[in-house]
Amino acid sequence: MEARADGQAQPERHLIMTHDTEAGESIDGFHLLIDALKLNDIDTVFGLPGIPITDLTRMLQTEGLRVISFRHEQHAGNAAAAAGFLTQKPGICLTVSAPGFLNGLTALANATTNCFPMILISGSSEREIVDLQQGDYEEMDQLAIAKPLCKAAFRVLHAEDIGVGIARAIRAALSGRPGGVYLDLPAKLFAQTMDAEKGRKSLIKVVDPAPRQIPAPDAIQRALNLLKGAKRPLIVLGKGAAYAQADADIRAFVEKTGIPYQPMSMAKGLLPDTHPQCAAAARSYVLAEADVVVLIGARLNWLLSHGKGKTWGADKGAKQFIQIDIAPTEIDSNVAIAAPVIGDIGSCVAALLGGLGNEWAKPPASWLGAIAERKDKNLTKMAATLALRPSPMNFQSALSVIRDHVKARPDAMFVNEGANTLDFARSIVDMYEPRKRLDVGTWGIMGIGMGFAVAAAVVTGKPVIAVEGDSAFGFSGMEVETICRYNLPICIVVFNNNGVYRGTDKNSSGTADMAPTVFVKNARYDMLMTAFGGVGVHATTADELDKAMSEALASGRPTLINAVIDETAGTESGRITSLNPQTTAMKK
Ligand code: ADP
Ligand code: TZD
Repeated sequence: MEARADGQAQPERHLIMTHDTEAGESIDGFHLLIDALKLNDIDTVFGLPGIPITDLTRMLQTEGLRVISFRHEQHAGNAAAAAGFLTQKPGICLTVSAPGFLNGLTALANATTNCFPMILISGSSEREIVDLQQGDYEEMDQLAIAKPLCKAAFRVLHAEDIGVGIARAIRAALSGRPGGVYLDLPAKLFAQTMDAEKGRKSLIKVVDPAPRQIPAPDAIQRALNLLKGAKRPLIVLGKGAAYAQADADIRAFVEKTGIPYQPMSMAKGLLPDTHPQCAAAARSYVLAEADVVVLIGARLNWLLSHGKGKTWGADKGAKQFIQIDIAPTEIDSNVAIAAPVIGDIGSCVAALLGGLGNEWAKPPASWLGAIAERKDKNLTKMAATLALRPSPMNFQSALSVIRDHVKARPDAMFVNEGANTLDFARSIVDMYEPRKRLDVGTWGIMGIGMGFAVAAAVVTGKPVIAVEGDSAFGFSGMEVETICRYNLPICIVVFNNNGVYRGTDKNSSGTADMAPTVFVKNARYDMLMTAFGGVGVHATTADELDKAMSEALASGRPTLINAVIDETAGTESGRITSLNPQTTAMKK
């Protein structure tokens, strides 16, 4: 590394000089942008080329960054979001203007909703033409459109501001509650040149982009006092806790207090799901019965029934919450929070741990015993179901095979989307290590599958198992070409039950069309993979699925297993049927 005049480190490579003039060397916007990214340790960009960023993608590659080029921007954006979640560095997605930008926008909004740090960088048309609405190629006021859908949105008009633009985008994505940031770069910016030395000095290496936020001592004390008096305490771990990478302290806090915990979907594996204190197999019981609940990086949104109602035992007396979160405005968003603890999870959990002292009493044996009893009962019941080998396969029998493979390869990444496929996998497939599970998250969004799988493979270098409903897979299925092109060790298992939720709905109108939820019967998704040189397997039994997964995980070759599932097996909307207006109305 060479030193800069201001003492900051400079990237290894010298700035590319585009011109040698009498006044000295100059540098263009393309290279200022690349150098700004490199200076901030960004080594991978997910995107899709076209005007005005095709050259940028080439130059990024030439300059040593990894460019993962997708078939649709939404999946490049989802990859960037997943990379951000896994690494605590903002994932970068690069798109063309208007339509490319809009394709990336869903991923940006989803990242923001899920608190994943990412930066969507889109080329755009010239301001003069956009602002007068004169009809430029792919004209759109992208900045205005992006603003309400992300944490922050910036535009850079001058080459000398590229350093500031990148620095602001990184800070906005990572600091406080992480989220999505939009950076608008008009085409003209890339070709602008400036004096190379001035350009070099204009770049900023962001120092401490996600500053620790230390919780107030009285907030810690309030939380500990409340916890001390609890008779039936419960910890809920959310994906904020997984993101925070405070794994050792979280585990120590759970184990030292002896409090049972409930992992949210993407927090599974933070402690192994097989941990004796894991209460996942007694979820309904613990949510309803707990008297003090410690939320660590989990919001009381719909996924936790808003912290109220029957799920939370509203009929069983008062429940009190301790909530650890970096966002103060999250507190009281659904129900009163008795003890808010505001700060980053690492600092908050460390402070709580420090305050436990040596004589912390474990929860009453009656509470732990009651949970253990329910867990045993439910796990025994589940084991009996998983042992069955029906023909055709159902969700449980197929997932029992996948469960064993995940157990054998706890370091493998696991991606999951669908309705029944998601709900069953969440409860059947145990996770053993932190940040191994990526799924539909806060929105329950379909289409994250292949983008997340690509990011998981690229970022971690580990094998990836992607378990996909057939409808869910369809949203990003074309990215199997991307997976084959980069030869990624991804094993996709499509749960093919001939439709959305299931394949048996009938069109009652008398017309020839299929019902809206029904797909082509007996489709061969495996052939999509063979079309691009990957391995395709048609699996009709648990043994065939098992064999195909073993081979995929051993070889690391891109593989798609078309797992034939009983088309009558699924429930409409999986476990959230009650959110359908019709179903809800009928119940009333
Ligand atoms: P889940 O869906 O798993 O329940 P949510 O996405 O609802 O989790 O909640 C994650 C929460 O974690 C958000 O409220 C977010 O502000 C918080 N969060 C994310 N990162 C951190 C961090 N490093 N420190 C503290 N809170 C965090
Ligand atoms: N579009 C988007 C972007 N997200 C959604 N969540 C939906 C539509 C609605 N939806 C669900 O909530 S699950 C699902 C859809 C279309 C697919 C369920 O069918 P599947 O899974 O084949 O993927 P199962 O396992 O057969 O239920």
